[in-house]
Amino acid sequence: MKLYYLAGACSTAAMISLLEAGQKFDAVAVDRGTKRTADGNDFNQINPKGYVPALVLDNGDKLSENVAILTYIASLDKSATLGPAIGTASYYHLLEWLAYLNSEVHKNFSPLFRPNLDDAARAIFRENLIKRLGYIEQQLSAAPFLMGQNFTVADAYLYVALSWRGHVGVDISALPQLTAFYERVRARPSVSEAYRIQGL
Ligand SMILES: N[C@@H](CCC(=O)N[C@@H](CS)C(=O)NCC(=O)O)C(=O)O
Repeated sequence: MKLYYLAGACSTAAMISLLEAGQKFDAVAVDRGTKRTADGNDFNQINPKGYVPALVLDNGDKLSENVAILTYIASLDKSATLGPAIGTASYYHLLEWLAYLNSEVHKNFSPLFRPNLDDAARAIFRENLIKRLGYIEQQLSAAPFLMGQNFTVADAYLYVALSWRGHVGVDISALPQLTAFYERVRARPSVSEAYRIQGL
């Protein structure tokens, strides 16, 4: 498998998950400006949407979108802890988390990286995020991870989104469960390894 990534971007969640699942993969960096890949290709030919993550499977099939890629990686995990079995009730709760993280968390962070965003719009996205993260704060008071006792691909995604907070002025110091969650996940060897691979 080949995982195309931008250093520090949401593709880090797929990388952490592949490492957690013990999967072999090549990590291929994409240049944000030119969209050239480190192995000399045009990334737009690999994912015409132009964004990471993209996962090219050993049979040549290509997957994009965090939700699809993370559920796929969870399905590869032989220990079956990265995500519940497809079709079980828990599986739909995993999808519920991934959808929330994708549309309500990730996509409220994304505009904050735009230098030309005006202050009023910036305040709205920060306010949305604090509300959305507040819901997660409540959920984490019952268990260490989003799905309960086991670290899943949803936790990898939440961790990566939280890792952006300092760059865009989102303060979670009033959210102790989330702060502890961040430190708990940061301590996982897969996270250090993902940063090492990305040169971070
Ligand atoms: N809907 C996509 C969004 C992915 C996305 O926002 N990727 C960002 C990095 S976090 C990206 O590649 N941005 C570069 C660009 O848009 O040029 C998904 O969930 O996979």
